[in-house]
Amino acid sequence: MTKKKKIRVPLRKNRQTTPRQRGKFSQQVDVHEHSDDHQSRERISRKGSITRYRTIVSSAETAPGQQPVRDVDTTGCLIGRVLSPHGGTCVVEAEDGTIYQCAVRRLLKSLATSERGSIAAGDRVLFRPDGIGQGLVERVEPRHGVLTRMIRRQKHVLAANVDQVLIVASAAEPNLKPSLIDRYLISANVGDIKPIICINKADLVDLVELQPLIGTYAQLGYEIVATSTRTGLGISRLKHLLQGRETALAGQSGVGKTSLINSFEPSLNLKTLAVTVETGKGKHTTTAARLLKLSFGGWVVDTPGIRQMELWDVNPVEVERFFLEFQPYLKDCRFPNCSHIHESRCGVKRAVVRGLISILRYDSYCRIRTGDADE
Ligand SMILES: Nc1nc2c(ncn2[C@@H]2O[C@H](COP(=O)(O)OP(=O)(O)OP(=O)(O)O)[C@@H](O)[C@H]2O)c(=O)[nH]1
Ligand SMILES: [Mg+2]
Ligand SMILES: [Zn+2]
Repeated sequence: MTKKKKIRVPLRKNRQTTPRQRGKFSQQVDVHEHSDDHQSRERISRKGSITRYRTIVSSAETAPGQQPVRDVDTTGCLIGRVLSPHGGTCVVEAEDGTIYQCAVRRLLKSLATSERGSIAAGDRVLFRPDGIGQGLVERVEPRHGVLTRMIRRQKHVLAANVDQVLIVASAAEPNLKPSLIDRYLISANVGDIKPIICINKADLVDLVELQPLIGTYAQLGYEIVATSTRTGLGISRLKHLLQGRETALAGQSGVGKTSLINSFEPSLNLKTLAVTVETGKGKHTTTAARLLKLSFGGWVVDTPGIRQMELWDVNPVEVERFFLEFQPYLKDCRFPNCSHIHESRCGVKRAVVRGLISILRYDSYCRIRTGDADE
């Protein structure tokens, strides 16, 4: 017998904003995603927005931070994997490979800590088929390996149940931003996912230029690979790293995430677009996260590119903890609360001067610590 527990969950009103408010909101968005996005940007627990509660039965003790698992009658239900969530619905692949267009129980949305997080690409769900090719998601199974990001102070789950994240940057167009790589490394660390770094568009620069950066990360023990979807450089190594794994691809718009997937899975023929010539910025071509099966084994989640990366769950004073190479020198700082930025007699800064810590990483640290945006 599994342990059962009654939980009270708030049910939200169907509509929290007026169309007018939503229109206003959509003008401020900095990340282009599908059209329900501006709605979901709204705060979840706005005062007065909760109208009633409902008691649900959870099948087991719920781990802190996890959403409770509903105890549902599983008769007639199927197990499936969410390929792409879209607003209140999602495309689910059942274990036998059949595709279902599923609605999601409103109760599940209420259960989630954020509306955005109610269903994500990669989620394992229990759903009830009702009609040909259609169904209703009854339950979302507990997640492991979650890739999240913050948009306007709201946490979005981009991919669930992944083993690793491929952090994609480009050597040029858009310009290489090491601090963005470091922000992703921190979020992979927080989300307990193995990071792999990919520097794409290597054809646009002299490989020698990339060596210091590649060397820095390799020395820190990270897997890093230079690729080009134009020349094929690094693609077979990348394929090998992804084979049999579940990997979310993350990175700025225009770095070539979708192109990389196309390069080892041409049959998918996913849409890509050239970056804007004047700015070198991507056009936000991929608009929603999508779970895709690889013919050589494994899964990938293609995600929409971001313009800015905010960190969450990380206090500025904690940032140093994620820079492993700083650790031996912290004891040499004069002040115990040294920020390693403006203080004198700082062990970290001394190590940078002596070439024991890479200037590239130190610069990244300063940007992240001071909250500098990486536009
Ligand atoms: N020179 C060069 N261009 C590339 C390479 N890989 C991709 N591109 C180009 O970069 C542009 C953007 O590629 P996408 O694959 O759409 O980029 P993305 O990261 O998926 O962008 P979003 O979906 O907007 O997040 C396209 O014009 C690609 O042809 C590469 O290795 N070298
Ligand atoms: Mg894309
Ligand atoms: Zn210091």
